[in-house]
Amino acid sequence: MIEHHHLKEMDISIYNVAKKGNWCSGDSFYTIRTENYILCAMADGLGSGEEAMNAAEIAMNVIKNEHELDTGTIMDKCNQKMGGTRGVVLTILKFDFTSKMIDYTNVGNISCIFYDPSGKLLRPVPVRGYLSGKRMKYRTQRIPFSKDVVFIMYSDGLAFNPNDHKIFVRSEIPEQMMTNLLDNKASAKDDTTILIGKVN
Ligand SMILES: [Mn+2]
Repeated sequence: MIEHHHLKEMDISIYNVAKKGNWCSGDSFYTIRTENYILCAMADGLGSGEEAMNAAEIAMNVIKNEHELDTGTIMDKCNQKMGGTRGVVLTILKFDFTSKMIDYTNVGNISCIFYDPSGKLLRPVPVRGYLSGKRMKYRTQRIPFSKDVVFIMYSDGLAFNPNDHKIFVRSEIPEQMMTNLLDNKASAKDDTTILIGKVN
């Protein structure tokens, strides 16, 4: 499945496929735009299949209801719902239109890379572990953004290659970046979700 959102402040393309042979993906994502911000979140339920999907969907439902809160608090609320589930890794990005800052909060291996228009890349340092319902500390990194900043967020089903970086500097729109990225990838050995955004 692939979808494109053309929002006033940002263009976003999202790709999601299940691991080969599975009917459902254990990854889940959510994006929302309000007057003041855009929030993008991605979760990967531990393992694959239905139980992984359930855990990831529980996390996304929390975010649907609580996206106005700060990203650290949202992360904590997701964690509180993870008891009795497989658990998830989760990354939340919130682009605030007024402050021009991104709040990045993460636990586990959903990767995120930002490219500024000059081609300089920034990779926030992920926190190890996963949300299991056990008490955790969260760290939020604040990253400034401006027009033409590109970012990619992806689950571990994507084998990102250092040669792929150039796609995000050369291509014009996320739709095209996604096509270029998927062009030279083999079929997924794991659930794969990729979100590419570009600030307008
Ligand atoms: Mn995975």
